[in-house]
Amino acid sequence: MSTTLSDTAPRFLADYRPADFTISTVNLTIYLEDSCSQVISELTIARQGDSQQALVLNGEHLSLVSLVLNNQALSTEQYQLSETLLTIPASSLPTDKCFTLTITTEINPQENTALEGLFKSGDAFCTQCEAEGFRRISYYLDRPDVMATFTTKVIADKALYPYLLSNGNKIASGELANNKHFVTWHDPFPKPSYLFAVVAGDFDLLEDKFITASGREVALEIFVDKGNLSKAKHAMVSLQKSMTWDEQTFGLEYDLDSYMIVAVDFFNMGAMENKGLNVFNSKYVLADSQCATDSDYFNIEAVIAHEYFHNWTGNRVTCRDWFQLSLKEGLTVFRDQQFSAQMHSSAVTRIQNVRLLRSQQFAEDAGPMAHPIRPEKVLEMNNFYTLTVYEKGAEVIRMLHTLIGVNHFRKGMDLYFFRFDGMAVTCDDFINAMSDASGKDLTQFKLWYSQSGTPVITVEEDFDQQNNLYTLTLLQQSPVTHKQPNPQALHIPINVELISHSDGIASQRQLLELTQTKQCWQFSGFSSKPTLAMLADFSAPVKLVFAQDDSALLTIMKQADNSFCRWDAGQKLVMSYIQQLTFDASYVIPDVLITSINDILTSGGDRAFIAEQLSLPSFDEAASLMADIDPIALTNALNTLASFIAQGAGQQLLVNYQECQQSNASHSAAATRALKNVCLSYLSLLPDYHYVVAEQYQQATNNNDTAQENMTDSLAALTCSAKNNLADLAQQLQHFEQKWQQTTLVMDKWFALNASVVSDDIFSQLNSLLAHPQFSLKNPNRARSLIGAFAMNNPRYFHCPTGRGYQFLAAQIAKLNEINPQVASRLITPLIQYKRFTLAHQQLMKAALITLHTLPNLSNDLKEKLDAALSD
Ligand code: B3K
Ligand code: ZN
Repeated sequence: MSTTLSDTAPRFLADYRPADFTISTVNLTIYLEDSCSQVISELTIARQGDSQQALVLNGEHLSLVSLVLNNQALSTEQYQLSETLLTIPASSLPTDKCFTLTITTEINPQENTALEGLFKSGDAFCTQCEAEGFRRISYYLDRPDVMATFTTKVIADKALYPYLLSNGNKIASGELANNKHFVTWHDPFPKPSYLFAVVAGDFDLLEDKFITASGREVALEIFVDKGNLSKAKHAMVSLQKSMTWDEQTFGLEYDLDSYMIVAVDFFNMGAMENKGLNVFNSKYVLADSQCATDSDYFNIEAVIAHEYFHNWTGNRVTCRDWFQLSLKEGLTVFRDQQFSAQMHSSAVTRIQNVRLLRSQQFAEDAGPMAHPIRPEKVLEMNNFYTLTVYEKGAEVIRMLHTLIGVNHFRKGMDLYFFRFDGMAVTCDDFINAMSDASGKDLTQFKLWYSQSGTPVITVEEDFDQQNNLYTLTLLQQSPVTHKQPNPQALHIPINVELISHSDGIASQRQLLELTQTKQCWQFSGFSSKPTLAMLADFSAPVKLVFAQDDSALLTIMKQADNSFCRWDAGQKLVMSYIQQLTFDASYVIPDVLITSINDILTSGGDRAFIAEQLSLPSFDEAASLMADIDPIALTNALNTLASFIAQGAGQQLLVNYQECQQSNASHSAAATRALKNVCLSYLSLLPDYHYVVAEQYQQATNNNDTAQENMTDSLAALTCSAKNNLADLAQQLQHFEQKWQQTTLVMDKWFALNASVVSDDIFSQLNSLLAHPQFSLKNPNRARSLIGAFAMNNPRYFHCPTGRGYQFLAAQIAKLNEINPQVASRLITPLIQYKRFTLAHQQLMKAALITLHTLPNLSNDLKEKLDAALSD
């Protein structure tokens, strides 16, 4: 199926203007059939002002059956159809301000492999409308500032589709001829079309309830594939926790009588916040300890919370246009991060947010698709559901929270909902509410919405021993690019801690507001030069240029109050060794590293935090802080460093491993597993301890007592075997496959493991995996688990000097271009960031991109990225 559309052009934020027509009610009747579903849409339309414009509706991949205007059928001469638009000229429209239009269309859900609009996921029907999928269901003013109340009648075979779901409240249901039945839903909240949803299928249903703070009862319903009921409990508890948290933190209650979540296997992303009827990738719903890891549990809770929080930040107040996407996404990610931090260790949660930002978002912001959190030019909107809009967007909200404080932030949220409930608004509207509620001038702060790139902050220190005066100078520079030739100074909150070295003199903490290109602060009261710990809790999404020697970093690691700073100093220490090793493989790593690792291992305290302190930066985290990277030298450097630690601290690592293995009820089980498995990853580098990996695999996967089996431990052992290509690997992978062949989500893990094996044989393995009976490019999770995992988790072979890794990825993207352009476009990310590597790698990557650029039927999704990459 081709999704290429000839008459599309980029859209610009600057061109926004309100619609000439509004739609107040939508009455839909949907007859669900696999290859030909019929949609009848009755719209109540009102002309705005005295506009004499044509009515132009969006529509793609639709077959128009009829158009009826105020009960009068329109003839084909009275309207025009293109591949993307239905135009009814002013001359065909009634002169009255209001009129009704009834549109009948037919669609083919079964052939919809792009998974936008109405499609089949296994045996179920479901929809995905954000951003612009509703136009694949019917002709419509498919833009978020057109808000209507929807009534939806769904009709389908009763035996095959006992559940017929849509947004809002069920208002009617009944039997029909030919074994069909219907259910009618009415959603009282006006909403944009992107929040519309329909689901039909035969599911198991987990039911519970929630009593809101004001005493209303809400029915909670989670629909899962038959046989998976017991795996939905964690999702249900997560939903209840989220509902409580939003009431307690922001005074926000749920507003409908029921909240439904449906888990499906075929889904382009994580989940979707359709009003009252969330559709979720089953990966973010289903869990039990035998088949889900601790991070799966964490992510399920976070995604459930995220979608639930959208009910206010996204649904009740939505975006005026798609350029404002961060209005709902940045804010909602911030809210889910705060929630997770409260449910778990706040330090570890913050570290994980920062790891994601540094490893992926920094690279995006330095690459050809760099854009401000509020983009200004878009060809394919699906390309802008990015780490920048989401994660950097959340950092921007966090900075605001830091600058105005928690109480003013809450007041600002209250004011935002007071002003804009039920409306479609802009990022400026949000910032203005925050400014009005706090009295803080946020004019300069708004530049974060229009500038791209990660700002670099250079730190200079001076200590005047005579006057005991410490001077800190900060310089800021945002990247200069052809799209952004003259970046301005941003308003940046910098949380610092000055660690005192003199007895009796306290360390000092302060929030500095950097607003100029260069700014100085003076601190008195120290009798010797203090050690500066920058960016407590990572108070701003910036890179630092700050030459701190090992002894300063070791001081921060031990003495900083802020746990993020303690962790970050450790990362900086190892990062300096990684950089040295990448340039010179014979670099001798200082022994002080081993002392420090042993100190961490014997420090006691939160095991999840210790696990983070012991984890080296990933390939991507390291790469995002370097330039002109030789990827093979970088993977070698990471291995050398890990082996050095394993050899130097092996004994203590084994002690900690065994301590964790024996478990200790005073620590959380997940934290204990995290620490144990970091220790295992080092031990697996030493042949003497390979048996430990084998034993752990056996115990966690092949235990007589299945209650003792645990996916976190099983996968950790397998990952060690795969990364080091251990002797037991083949047999373990075979056993794992056999055991889990019926469990889709675990088979995704199996494919990902296979793609991460560090072995010269990998390319023939990849080809066998593509031919595996359970592999299909039509299932996005499966495609990502093989192709995405190879490109992201196997840098040694992805970047192999022959270019085979790049060619493999490009060949799969070419196939996906025809099947599912959104998935293709996500997977191309590592290739378009070619500029950060050495010339030889750049050329090979660029060659792969050029091949893709010549594809017939190139989708807009890929075209936009390839154009940007090849003209960079
Ligand atoms: N709002 C959706 C994402 C839609 C992506 C469309 N390509 C999920 C979320 O952010 O909550
Ligand atoms: Zn979201």
